[in-house]
This record gives sequence, structure tokens and C-alpha cells, in this order.
Amino acid sequence: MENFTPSPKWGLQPAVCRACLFAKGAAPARIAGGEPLPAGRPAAQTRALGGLDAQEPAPQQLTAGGSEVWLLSGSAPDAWTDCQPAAAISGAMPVGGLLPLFSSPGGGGLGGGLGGGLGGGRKGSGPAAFRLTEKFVLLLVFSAFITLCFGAIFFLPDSSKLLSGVLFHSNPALQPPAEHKPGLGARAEDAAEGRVRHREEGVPGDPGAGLEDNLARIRENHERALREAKETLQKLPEEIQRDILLEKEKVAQDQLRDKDLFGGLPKVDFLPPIGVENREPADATIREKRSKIKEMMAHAWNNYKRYAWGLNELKPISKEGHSSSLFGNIKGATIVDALDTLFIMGMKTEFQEAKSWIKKYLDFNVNAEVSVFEVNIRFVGGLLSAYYLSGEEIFRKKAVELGVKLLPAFHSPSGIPWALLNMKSGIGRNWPWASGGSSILAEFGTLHLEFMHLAHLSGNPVFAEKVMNIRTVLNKLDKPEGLYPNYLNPSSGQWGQHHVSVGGLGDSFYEYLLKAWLMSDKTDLEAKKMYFDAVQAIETHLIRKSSGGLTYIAEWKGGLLEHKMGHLTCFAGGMFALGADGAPEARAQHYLELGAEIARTCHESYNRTYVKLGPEAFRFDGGVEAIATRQNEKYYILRPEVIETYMYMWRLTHDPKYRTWAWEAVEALESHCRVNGGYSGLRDVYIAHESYDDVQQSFFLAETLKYLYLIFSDDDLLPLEHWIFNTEAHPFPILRDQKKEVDVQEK
Ligand code: DMJ
Repeated sequence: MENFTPSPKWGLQPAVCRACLFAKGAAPARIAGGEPLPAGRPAAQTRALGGLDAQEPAPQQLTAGGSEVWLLSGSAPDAWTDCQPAAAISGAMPVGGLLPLFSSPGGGGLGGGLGGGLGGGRKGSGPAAFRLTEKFVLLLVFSAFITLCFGAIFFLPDSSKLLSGVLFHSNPALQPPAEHKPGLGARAEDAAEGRVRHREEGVPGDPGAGLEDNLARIRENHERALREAKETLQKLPEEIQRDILLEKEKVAQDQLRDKDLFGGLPKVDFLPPIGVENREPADATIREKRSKIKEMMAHAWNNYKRYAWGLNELKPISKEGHSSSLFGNIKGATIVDALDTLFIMGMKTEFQEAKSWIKKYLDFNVNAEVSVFEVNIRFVGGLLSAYYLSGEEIFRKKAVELGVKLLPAFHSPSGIPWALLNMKSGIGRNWPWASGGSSILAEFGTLHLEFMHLAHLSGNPVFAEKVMNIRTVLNKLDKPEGLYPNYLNPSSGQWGQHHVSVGGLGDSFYEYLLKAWLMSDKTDLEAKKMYFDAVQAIETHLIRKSSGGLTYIAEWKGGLLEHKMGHLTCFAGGMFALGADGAPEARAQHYLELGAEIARTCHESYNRTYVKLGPEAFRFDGGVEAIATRQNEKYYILRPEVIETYMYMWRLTHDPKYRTWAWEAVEALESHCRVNGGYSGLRDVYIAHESYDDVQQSFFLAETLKYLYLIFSDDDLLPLEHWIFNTEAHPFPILRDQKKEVDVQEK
């Protein structure tokens, strides 16, 4: 190449241009016999001087043997296409036609030509005898060939695969590790996994790797989805049937395995419960009020016993049993829910009756679907607290037995439990109305306390693992404005609709974060953080003050506030006050005051009705405050939340107004809900005549009457430093380590 002096006029023309010129007989301006041509001399003249062409195979021959050259020029810029033969332009030349170039022994082929062609020799004396022009042409041909190959990678029909193969194999960053290289029949996701893993290990300085990786993953996900859809479509009904059976079998096996885990319960040292002495209050009026509440309990219990014994609940007007689908075929909800209230009220005979029934008849081997949440808070919760208060083994055994039966509810792709569970088959599903098949925050978020105690009493960590995984899933998710939506899809592990509520669908999730921390003897710092972060978001986005000065907690729907507060939301007053204990000092007083404000608002919702018991939901819009405006929100079903908040506020402040407000509720219950056959809910709290709903809810005995009784008892009955109430008011002891527990007992 040393003899080549590019003409300033020609400059460095594109290779295709030269090839084109050459083939047409217009040799590039090169030296002939080492003499540079005068600058600017036309190519045609050069050729006419005998230059390169005179000693080389005629261009025609070359064209005949390797017209592939023209194919190369086919990819030249449009300006050059006029010099191409028709066959080349039409792309009719097969790529294989290039082969002669490689095989020509006479130097016409690259195989021989390039070997020594660059040595500056002349044609006819072997490969080393190429002239500069020839070498140049060969170089052009070769580079054009490379361009053709590269182009083919992109434009051939399945070039993407080829390309990815080339890229992945040429770039170590994108190659699957050896053990993950997909072989024949290997699944696409395996390959993706291999790449992902490789990337996680860290490939320095390769920003393209991430993009490629994502593209590969997207492509593979698509392929998998298509494959699965195709497979399902191709299945015969019998095959689908068989798949369902296999799935059922798997669940059954899991259940068996879970059962094996609990062959026998370990010995647990039962420590005598603290604060169950039940001393009479010193003040005679308080004593009287307290015994009135005990009489209410007796009325509710005796009527249940008389008309609905062994069934779930009582219909006090019809005087018969009431079955709610929430418990499937499990029976005795009122018996189990009432156990601890009977115990703390000193109703020993009734407690023994209840225990005998449980021993004989409480059966969880039912072929029916239950609400996991309801069964957990009422049955597991009731049995656990009965055990901790009485030390009777039967309650521990039954609680663990039921806990094991609930474990298959966690068999979802994310481990977030299903809302409904068939107790026999172990198959779970969600409420059909819940956003896109979601599980409900307040339901899956209200298992923690019970399951931690089940782990403790069974000696098996599986219960704790299940509920701790719920946290893991939650902590991975982004929260809109720091709030927790009410819906979470157990299959995808992603939020459903962005609705947020501290009332129905959300409520006890927040309650259990706080109580998980307290029940762990304040060691569960993750729960503490989650609770205080959530409360901060609630304060910022949900808590508002009405023009009349009432603080309320609104609901949040995709960023818009609905100025409505549910009866269920009224529990939050007690929660905020209870949480003041662990808050940073500067915030503690604030949380206590917030609790007091919510208590006042909820009291107003009672006070503004005819019967002095509050509606299911009340609003702060359309010119009203703390009043239900819709007919379907005017009912009262013996709910406890407002009285629950009075109980915490009384215990934490001893402000006498809470006892006054609690007594107002007792009087209202006696005047409007008490009937011969027990206690009934009301359909409308704003009208004078009673509109009974004819249901005595089991939580009336578990919660409403228990909280009332505690308000008129001394603080040393179930002291808050030692007991944590689950959301159904079942007291669980704080889980301290053994040594600490003994110290506390001794004190
Ligand atoms: C009870 O079962 C529990 O308090 C639950 O957390 C909410 N609803 C009822 C009482 O209203």
C-alpha cells in the first residue's frame, strides 16, 4: 500500500463506489508501474493507459466468476445503484456464490489473494504477486462480504435469535453461567434466570447488559405466557380435571406434612396469669354498675344457652340459632368467643359448661368454607386466651389443631393468605367482590398475634414464619403516599385498588402492627416502625377536622377523600392512645390527645341519634357532622369499637367522662337492644320504635360486654402492661423471655 497515493480529488471514496467503478472498467487512480498518476485524472483514462486492468483478469471475468461483487454494491447508497447489473439489484445472487472468491487458486479468490496480496506482488506469480490495485479490490470485496454477513444477521427472518445468540456469546456479561445454559428443551425462563443471576453477580462497566437482560426477560415472559395459554387451550376437559385433582392432592399432602409437624404438643410451663383476681371496686356506685354489666352478660349467655346452645349465634327475637356463613360448619362461635369474658367475670359454672362443650363437640373437620380472619380472631383467639387464663390444656390443643387447619390458607404464590378456606380440601380463594381477586388488608393483617402465640404454644415456628412472610411481602411494595391500600393480590403480590381505610377492610391491620410490637415485649422493632410510619401517613392524608371542631378519619380512594367515618374506625381512638406509650416523647402527648379527639367524635356520633347508640357510618359533608345520611348506614349491630376506645382512654387518662359515656351506652343497650330472648342489633338508630335485626352477635359477649366490665373494674384486672387484647378483645400475655417472665411474676 506504500505506493498508493490517494488523489485529493477522489478523497477516500466508499468501498462500494470503488468496487462499482472497477467492475465497470474504471479502475481507481493508482500507480501504474509505480508511477503516480496526475491528480484529477479520470479513472477511465487510467484504465486506458493499461494500468491495473492490463495485467489483471478482466473485470468481466471476475464479474463472471464472482459477480457477488455486485451483490455487495447492492447495498450501496442509491446514488450508486445505476452501476449495478440487473441480477445484482434484484438480489438474485445467492450468498453461496461468493465461494469462488475463496477458492480461486489463481489469485482471483480471496483465499489466495489476501494471503500474500498485501505484500505488493503482481498477479501471475502466486498469491504474493498481487498488485496494489488488486489488493485493494480484494480488501474491498472482503469488507463488503463482512458487511453482507452482518446485514444478513439483521434482516433474515429470524435474525433476532441469531443476533441474540451472537451478542450473548460474544459478550461474557450476557452469557448464562455454564450450569444454566439452556440445553435442548430447556425452558426460556431458565435462560433468563441464568442471565439475571449473572447480572446480579455484577458485571462491571456494561450498561447495555441491563437493557439486554430486561429485553430477554420480557421476551421470555411473553413466550412463557403464550406457551402456557397454548397448553391450557390444548388440554382436554379430563386433563384439566386431572390437574385439579393433582392440585388437591398436593394440598392434602401439605396438610399431612403440616400435621406431622404437630405429632404432639411440647410441654409448656404454664405460668399463672397476672391480674385475674377480679377484686370488687371500692366505690359502691362503680361496683353496682359493674355488677349490672355482669347481669347483662348472664342475660345474653343464658338466652344463647336456652335457644341456641351449640350453634354459632342467637336470634333473640325468633329465639333460635343463627348461622353465619363466616364460620362454615364450625359450630359454637358464641361459646368460644365468650369463654374469657365468663372467666374474668367469675362466671365459673358457665365457663365449665363451655369447656365441656368444647371438649365434646368443637370440631374443625368440616367440609365447608370459612373466613380465615373471622375463625382466627374469634376461635383461635378465644381458645388461646381461655388457655392463658385457665391453664386448661384442652384449649391449647384445640387452638393449635385449628391453627394447623388454617395453614393451607397461606398456599398462594406470594404467601399472602386467601380470605376463604375450605377446611376439608384446604383450597383457598378470595371474596368475589374484592378488587381483582385480592386478599383484604384487615384480614391477612390480623393473624399476627394469634400465629405468634400458636408458634409459642406448639413449639413450631411455621406459624410465625407464615405471618412474618406477610410483612416481607408488604415491605417490598411501594406504598402510595406511605399508605397501605386495602387490597393485595395474593397471586401477583401487588396492590389491587388504591383504597385506604382505617375502618372496614383496613382497621385491625394497623392495630396488629402496634400490638405485635407491644406483645413482643417491645422487641419487634420492625412492627414498631411500620406502625408509626403508617400513622404518620394517616395523619397527613386521612385525618381532618370538621368546621364544628370534630376530628375524624376519612377514607381515601385513589387520592380523593370520602368524608365518612365508620363505626369500625372508632377503635382507632384507643389505638392512638395505646401507641402513645412507645412514641417519641414529643409525640406521646399528641397521640393521647388524638385518641381523645377520636373518642369525642365517636361519642358525638352516638349522642346525635335517637337511641344514643351510633350508626354504622357517619359523614362530614353535605352540611352534616357525625350523622349517617344514607339509610343503609344507620344500623347498629352491638358493635364494640366506641366502647373499646372509652376503655383505653379510661385506663390511660382516668378522665371520668369515659365512665360516664360508657354508662350512657349501657343504658341505651338496656333501653333499646335488650329483649326477652337476649340482645338484638337495630336497623335504624335514628327512629323511636325498635327496628330489631334479630341477631345477638358473638362479639357482643366477647368484646362489648368485656370492655364495659373493664371500664368499671380496677386497672389491675387484666393490666395493659401484661396483656394485649386481640381485635376480638381476647387477652394474650406479652411474650417475654422466660427469665424476664419469672422476674415479672415475682414482682
Ligand atoms: C369484631 O369481630 C372485631 O372487632 C373485628 O376486628 C371488627 N369487627 C367486629 C366487631 O365490630
